[in-house]
Amino acid sequence: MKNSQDDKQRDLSVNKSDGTNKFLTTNQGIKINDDNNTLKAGERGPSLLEDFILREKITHFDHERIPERVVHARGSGAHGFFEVTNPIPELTKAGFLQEMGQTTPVFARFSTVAGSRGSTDLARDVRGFSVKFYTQEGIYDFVGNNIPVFFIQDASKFPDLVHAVKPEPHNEIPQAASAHDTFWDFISLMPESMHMIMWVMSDRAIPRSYRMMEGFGVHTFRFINEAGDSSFVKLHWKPKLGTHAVAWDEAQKISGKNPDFHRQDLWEAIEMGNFPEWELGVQVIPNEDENKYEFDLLDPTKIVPEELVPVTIVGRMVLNRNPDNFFTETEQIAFHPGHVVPGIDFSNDPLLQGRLFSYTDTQLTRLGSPNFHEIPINRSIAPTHNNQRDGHMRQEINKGRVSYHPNSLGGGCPYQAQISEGGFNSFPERIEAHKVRERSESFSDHFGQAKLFFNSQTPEEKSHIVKALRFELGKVETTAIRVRMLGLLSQVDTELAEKVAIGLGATVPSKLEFPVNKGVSPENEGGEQEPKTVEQSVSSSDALSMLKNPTNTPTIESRKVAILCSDGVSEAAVTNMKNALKKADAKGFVIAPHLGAVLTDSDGALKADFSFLTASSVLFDAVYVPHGLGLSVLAENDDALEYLNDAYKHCKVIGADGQASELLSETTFASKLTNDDAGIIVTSDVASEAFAQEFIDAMGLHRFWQREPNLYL
Ligand code: HDE
Repeated sequence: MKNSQDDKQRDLSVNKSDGTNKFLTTNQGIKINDDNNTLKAGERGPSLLEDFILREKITHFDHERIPERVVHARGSGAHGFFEVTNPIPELTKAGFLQEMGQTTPVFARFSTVAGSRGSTDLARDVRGFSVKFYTQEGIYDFVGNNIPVFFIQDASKFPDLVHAVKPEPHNEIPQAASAHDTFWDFISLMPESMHMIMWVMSDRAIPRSYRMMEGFGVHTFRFINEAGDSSFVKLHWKPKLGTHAVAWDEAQKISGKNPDFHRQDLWEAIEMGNFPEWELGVQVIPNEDENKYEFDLLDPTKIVPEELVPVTIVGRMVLNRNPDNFFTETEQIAFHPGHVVPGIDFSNDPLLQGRLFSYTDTQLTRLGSPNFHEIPINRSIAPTHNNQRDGHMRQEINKGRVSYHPNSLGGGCPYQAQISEGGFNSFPERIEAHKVRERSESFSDHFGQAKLFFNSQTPEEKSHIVKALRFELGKVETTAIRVRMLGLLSQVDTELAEKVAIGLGATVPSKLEFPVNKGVSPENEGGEQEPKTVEQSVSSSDALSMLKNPTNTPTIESRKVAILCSDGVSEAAVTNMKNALKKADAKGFVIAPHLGAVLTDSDGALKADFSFLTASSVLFDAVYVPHGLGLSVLAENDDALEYLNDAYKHCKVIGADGQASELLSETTFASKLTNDDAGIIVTSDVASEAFAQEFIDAMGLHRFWQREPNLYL
């Protein structure tokens, strides 16, 4: 049974509607003659109740909104396919991973967690990373994040975590931000969150693009092969464009200039044929190695370092089609970590186990019915037959008198599948235990991997973490919460805590104060379990650093460059840069004092893509000042000057050629410039190919963070 990439599109086509060259009708199919006026008693009289056209239109409008997702409300998605590049039948019998080149249609959705549906894309937050695989054996959902660990170890704390991070309940402030008292109050009392806190205070939480972030399954799952043997697995998505971030000041400015920045980036990349791509990798831990490590595989606040278990690539995902309709596809899609196919199973991770309940339950409120699986985007392309019946908005018309099993009147149908016929079976793990409401002693290391993460960062990345913590805790009003956090940070790294403390004008406390979880070790039963720091067998891991990440290769594919222009600009210089960028699959945009035509030095005209006012430096990856840009433009136009000042502040590449190089003296950073400033590419030549190439090579390095004052040098 081979999937085709197009299977899901074929399936969706029966629900698609297009009004081109069609009459306007009511929902009952009655052709409408006047859609602009209500039926009235006289032209100036009251409207009539019998106006079914008005009533239907207004009623439908009144009920257009559905509840947003309780978390991950803000998101964007796209269609695509998954292709096997390295079949793994020895690990799993999952049908979609069996053959080289096999493809499966997918729909992926990326999201922030805390903000509501209309909030900014650039919030400091974890990003959701969900992929629905429409396989021949039914739906498989990967429902992960762009960070490989989580804040809490047990599902029972999730409502508390979310209540703490969401806007505060008395005044609904702040939107899409963790920088407030209730979040840090909770975190400061939850030492188990410290590893995750290191990640969300790092630049992972402000990605440059959805297309430039990794995805992680977070929990340990199980693969089961045809023979019934099981292995533990961790799943990873590695982006082809590398893992990149923006600067925090930039993120905040983007939030104002274009809160749809990530949504638009994903949409435009796909429209332009720059299809986002990720590789799917697995870390495989043999069943017998379950207890081999200093961390518990069931603890979702831990990673398995790639130095201990390497990631094996098994396939790739390409997103190549935007949805036709945001609501019916991106909004109505319903993911569930419990949607698995034969060959994939769960571990006993207590966070995962709680999720297995939540995701169907939440759809009952959000989508309004247990029939949400019938919504086209959620519909399996594998046939579904069972004895479930009725409920709101049921679409399927089940024939016959039998809706129970076992039956004889229906000939026993639909019948159960043998395992050999593809029937799902759970891994028959042997469990012999007391029923307890306890936390395993093996979950008590709360700082070991937080240290590992911090130690794996470059000095620039460490500096960003300090600044993020100074910002977040600086927004906290309650002094005791800030101090409690400094205490926890000192368990990760004393220098880190001290540097954050300077920003807060506070002192790191010598003693920790927080409630502790109950342990279950025999000597500890019912007693209290102290959070620990367990020495890690790996002390530093390049895969945890975005700057050292071994999978990042320099590319500027799909990156955007602002080309600052005014009348008299050198046409040769602009054309030279635009062509060079195009060759590298990137794009240059003409930004000018006004829209319309920009007159060039060779009596030609360039079309302005944006005015200085309608775009902004923070929306581009680099800024180029071509020969011929008038000095008066920068001197008289703060908006134009801001392109350069912000680009410098956000450590982006700045290029200037010919006379334009002199314009840099107008900027606020002029006094800091030296002759060999990395990322500042200047030449007296005009329209030089070598200059354009140097500019492109520098862009491939993404950012020049060394420009910032570094707290760790
Ligand atoms: Fe979720 N989560 N979650 N979560 N989650 C939801 O389901 C929940 C957790 C994740 O694009 C909700 O349909 C509980 C971890 C993503 O539609 C809800 C717990 C991870 C998405 C829910 C967790 C995730 C959700 C809200 C702790 C990373 C968006 C709407 C026990 C591995 C999916 C919905 C999309 C969405 C519950 C923890 C990822 C309420 C109870 C850990 C990517 O069911």
